[in-house]
Amino acid sequence: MGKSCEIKLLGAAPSHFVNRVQFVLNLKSIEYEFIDENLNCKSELLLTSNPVHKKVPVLIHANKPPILESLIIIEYLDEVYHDIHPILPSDPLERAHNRFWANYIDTKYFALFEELRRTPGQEGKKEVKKQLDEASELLEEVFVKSSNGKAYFGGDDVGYIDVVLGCFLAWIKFVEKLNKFKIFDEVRTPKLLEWTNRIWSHEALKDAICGSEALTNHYAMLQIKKP
Ligand SMILES: N[C@@H](CCC(=O)N[C@@H](CS)C(=O)NCC(=O)O)C(=O)O
Repeated sequence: MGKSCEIKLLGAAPSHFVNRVQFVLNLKSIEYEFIDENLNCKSELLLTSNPVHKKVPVLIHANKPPILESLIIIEYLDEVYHDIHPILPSDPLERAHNRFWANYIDTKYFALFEELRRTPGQEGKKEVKKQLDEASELLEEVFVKSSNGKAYFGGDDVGYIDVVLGCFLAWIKFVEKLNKFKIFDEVRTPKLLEWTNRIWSHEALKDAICGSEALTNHYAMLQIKKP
């Protein structure tokens, strides 16, 4: 991506929050410059752009004030580049539902993965896995309702919830391998399992997802920090 791009994205490849912005930029065919942050030694640009949370992603559009928080960034991109692959539905009620489930995924679903990571011992992890199964089954129901028999949460094409959950798939696969269990399977979440394969091979997601080696290193770093 050229240096003259009017969009700059401060990010870190293993972050699914960053990946969701990359996914939307790709869906909308927007060129951008990726500025790779070392989260152990944050740049002055990151610290001054996001002084409140000091986190990635940060989006800088045409040297205007930075835009922060992944969901806010993807909604901003959807508003500004609305004609190309809109990700939020036009109906206000459907938009509200999309936002509700994205919020559920961020605050409840991901939190269970964090709890799993922090919980020591197989017995403790088993308990968290039970809650994860229930939450995954709930998301299966959401998929069935939202997709209405079509390929994605967004219907015929990738929408807001597809982006939010889709970018977490690399982590889900990593967690499955690490713990030797399945999050999505044929019995509990058959539709989501099919969706997983579909979204995983989506062209716009390919370069927005990092490899397992980077995830392994990032996981090791998180385990040392254990925030
Ligand atoms: N709610 C934020 C979460 C962003 C976030 O947690 N970013 C992580 C990377 S995955 C980060 O920058 N961590 C650095 C730190 O915690 O110091 C969003 O949606 O953008």
